[in-house]
Amino acid sequence: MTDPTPYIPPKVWTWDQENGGQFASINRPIAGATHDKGLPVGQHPYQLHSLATPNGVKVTVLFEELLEAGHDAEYDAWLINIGEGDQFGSGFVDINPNSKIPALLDLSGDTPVRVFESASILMHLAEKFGAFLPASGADRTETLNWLFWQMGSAPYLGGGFGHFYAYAPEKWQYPIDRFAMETKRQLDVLDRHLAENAWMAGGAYSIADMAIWAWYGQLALGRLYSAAEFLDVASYSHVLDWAKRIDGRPAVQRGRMVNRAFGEPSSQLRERHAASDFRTRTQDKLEPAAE
Ligand SMILES: N[C@@H](CCC(=O)N[C@@H](CS)C(=O)NCC(=O)O)C(=O)O
Repeated sequence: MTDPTPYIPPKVWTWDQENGGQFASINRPIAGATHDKGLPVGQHPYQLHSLATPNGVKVTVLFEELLEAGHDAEYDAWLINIGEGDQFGSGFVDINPNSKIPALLDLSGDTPVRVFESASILMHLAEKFGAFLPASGADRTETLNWLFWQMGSAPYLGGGFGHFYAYAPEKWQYPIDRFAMETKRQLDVLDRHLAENAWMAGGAYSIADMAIWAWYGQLALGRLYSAAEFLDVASYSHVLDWAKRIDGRPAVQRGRMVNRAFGEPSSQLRERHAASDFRTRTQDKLEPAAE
């Protein structure tokens, strides 16, 4: 169907602050901080500032997997509420000039190192601990192939399909068709690969699985955009089997809870500073429902 009032772009685009989309209040065409706000610093070498969106979950899953495997990867995870504009605070912009979660401050060496972009954080930690990324050779390259596939592909799923299917002020067929088609093509890429391989790369669970699972695994499990039926995710059976296998890992279950500020209160560990927080500091324990 054609839009009854077709949009004719003006000569020069201007910022319409009232465009009505779900994220209209936080999206802006200007980079940089909007307000002065330092970041808190905890006692561990790794300071993560994030939220449990798929991009955030990749990193908390890796931290929990490293701890589960016995590495000394203790971390403080602080909540960045992107709906309230925390990503535009001066302290956050200092560690990520792109104002997007996740961002990490690594205090484990002589000088603090800032790390932004989720794949950069995954690589940084995997290399530091020598885990979940082969050190060299063809398996390393294949792991990075799939890690960067995820980084290049997910904006079509999230910023494209998810935005127009779930968040735009109205449903428009053209963008939904375009991005549903691309998302299904991507699911088919994964399904064909996982029909022949247990894991994304190198015959072992890696940061490529973590990154892809956070988006496409959770999509297959029906957790993103209420779109499981619309995209017929059940038909990608190899993706679904792989997604369930990863979902069953204790570290993944913990990683999903960290910096989560939505959903069941018992699933929300808004800040994480110690392994015991999963037992004692979930939102149902901090704010028991009024009787
Ligand atoms: N390529 C970035 C994308 C990060 C990203 O898009 N983060 C979103 C949440 S999933 C965000 O912080 N959005 C806040 C905003 O756009 O203002 C990465 O992988 O780290």
